[in-house]
Amino acid sequence: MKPTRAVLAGLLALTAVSASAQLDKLKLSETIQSIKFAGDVRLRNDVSAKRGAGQNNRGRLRYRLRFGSEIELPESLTALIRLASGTGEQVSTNQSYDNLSAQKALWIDQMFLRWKPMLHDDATAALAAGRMQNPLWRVYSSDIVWDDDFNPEGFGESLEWVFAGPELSLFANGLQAVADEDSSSGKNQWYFSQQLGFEKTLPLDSRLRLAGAYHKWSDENRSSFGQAPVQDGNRRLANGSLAARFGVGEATAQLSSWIGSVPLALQATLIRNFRQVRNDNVRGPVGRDGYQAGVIAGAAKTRGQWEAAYFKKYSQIDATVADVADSDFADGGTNRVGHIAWIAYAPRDWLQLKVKGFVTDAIDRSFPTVAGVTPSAATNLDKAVNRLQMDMSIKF
Ligand SMILES: [Ca+2]
Ligand SMILES: [Ca+2]
Ligand SMILES: [Ca+2]
Repeated sequence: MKPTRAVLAGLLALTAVSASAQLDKLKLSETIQSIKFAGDVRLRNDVSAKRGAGQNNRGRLRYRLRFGSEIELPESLTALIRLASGTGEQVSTNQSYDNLSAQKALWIDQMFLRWKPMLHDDATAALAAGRMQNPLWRVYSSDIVWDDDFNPEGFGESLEWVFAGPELSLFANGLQAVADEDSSSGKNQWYFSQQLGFEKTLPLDSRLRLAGAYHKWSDENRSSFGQAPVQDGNRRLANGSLAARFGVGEATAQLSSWIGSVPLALQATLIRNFRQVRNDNVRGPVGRDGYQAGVIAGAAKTRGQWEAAYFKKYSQIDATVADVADSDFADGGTNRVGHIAWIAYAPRDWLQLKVKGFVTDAIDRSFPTVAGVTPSAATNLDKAVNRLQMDMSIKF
């Protein structure tokens, strides 16, 4: 062995010794029963082609980092903490390559406590409080109401009961969350969701899961939510608050089945804003309905697996609250119709490649100017937007 090699080997051995010594020294508080670290990174090329007055095409190279820990505490209590990249939006953790490599921020993406008491052998129940993972049952088509990145700040409850005999389970979820607090008002703005559903095992190894939900917003017309960004679609008052009222009924179903050895998921979500017409400030065309429906074939979750999907989406002006709906459908929000398709492949269990396209147009191209309602710049909807996203995602 050459002397330099011997020195290198010695150094490596020393490093290894010190690393294991460090691990020996790692002390966890006695309150921690177990701790799990997990995260994901995603590299994306995000290209938008826009037609319409004042609209520019856009190409963004972007990344997403999320890193978190699940800390198991005594008494069936867990603390869940996740930090993420982004620009502080409620609907995205994307960060564009930008500003000559100026340093980019980390945000509190999730911070909540979850209590999972043992109630019964056939039941699981969970209570959550904080800035939490959305407790409502959602599938891909649900992003017409809730962007997948949206983490409510409030209280969540979940209960699922399994009946082995009829191969049926019933579930219920609740959410009570603060939308905004302002020093100028003694009253916070809130939203409340209730969801009730079931899952039934069917012949041929198929399953049907179906749920109805109602999402009611409270004091939504009082002032803006202070949100960043304001997404396209809803009518707004001059003070930036929503013009319509919102009580959104939602029905979501997923039928999971097989074609040979290929898993197949048929999904549909229907929504109607039942309170849209009850605000006297708002006159003009009623735009309160929406749906998203489609199919996912395959599942790119483990090494060598493919998936392909197609969805049609239609969301009228005040069908739901635009600021929490999916941010990728055109520029996000409502008053939009279009097609969504993707293909994904997992070369490894922890690695996924995906190409996803959106072809969209505004539903109401002459966005209504209503007495007392001032359309903002964000409501210039005379535009078609097509978008292509190429992703490489790694989970660890
Ligand atoms: Ca999003
Ligand atoms: Ca505020
Ligand atoms: Ca407010």
